[in-house]
Amino acid sequence: MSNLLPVARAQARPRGFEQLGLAAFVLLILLACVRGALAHEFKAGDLEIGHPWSRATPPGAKVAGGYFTVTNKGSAPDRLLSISSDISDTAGVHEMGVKDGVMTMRPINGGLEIPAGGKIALKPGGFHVMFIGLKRQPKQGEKFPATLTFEKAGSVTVEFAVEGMGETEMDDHVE
Ligand SMILES: [Cu+2]
Repeated sequence: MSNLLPVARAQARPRGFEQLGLAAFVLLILLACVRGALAHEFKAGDLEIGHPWSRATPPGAKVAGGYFTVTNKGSAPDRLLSISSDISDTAGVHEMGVKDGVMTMRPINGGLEIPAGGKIALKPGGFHVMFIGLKRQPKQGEKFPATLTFEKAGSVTVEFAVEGMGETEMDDHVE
């Protein structure tokens, strides 16, 4: 009769436990929906571009930042050489740093390396894309396309999701 034991045990489980299980299940489904809505990802060869996003700009602004992650699943390094978009006259990859106590930005010369098997993040306060000479203001909630060109993986068109003006960082969980 020992094979009946697990059944008896299951039945003895307090009812509250099952309700908790159901609540957790529903929560998981809800979270999955939110992730599906927010996360977006693009592929170019061995590279995965995660959640490109930008920020809404105030009227008259001439520049906007662009942020995303690049994961290199390949065994050779690659380089982000250039970026272009209809939203601005030009675009480039910048590095943010502090020089003589002043926050500065400077263009990356020769492209931004993405190490083999590595991941780099373009984010506020670090490497970022600068859309220069905005033709219009990006609006919160919209997406605009831009084309990233890599040395080996080639060109890929991605969509930048526009967040609110005060947004400083996307929640890591959406990746
Ligand atoms: Cu910049």
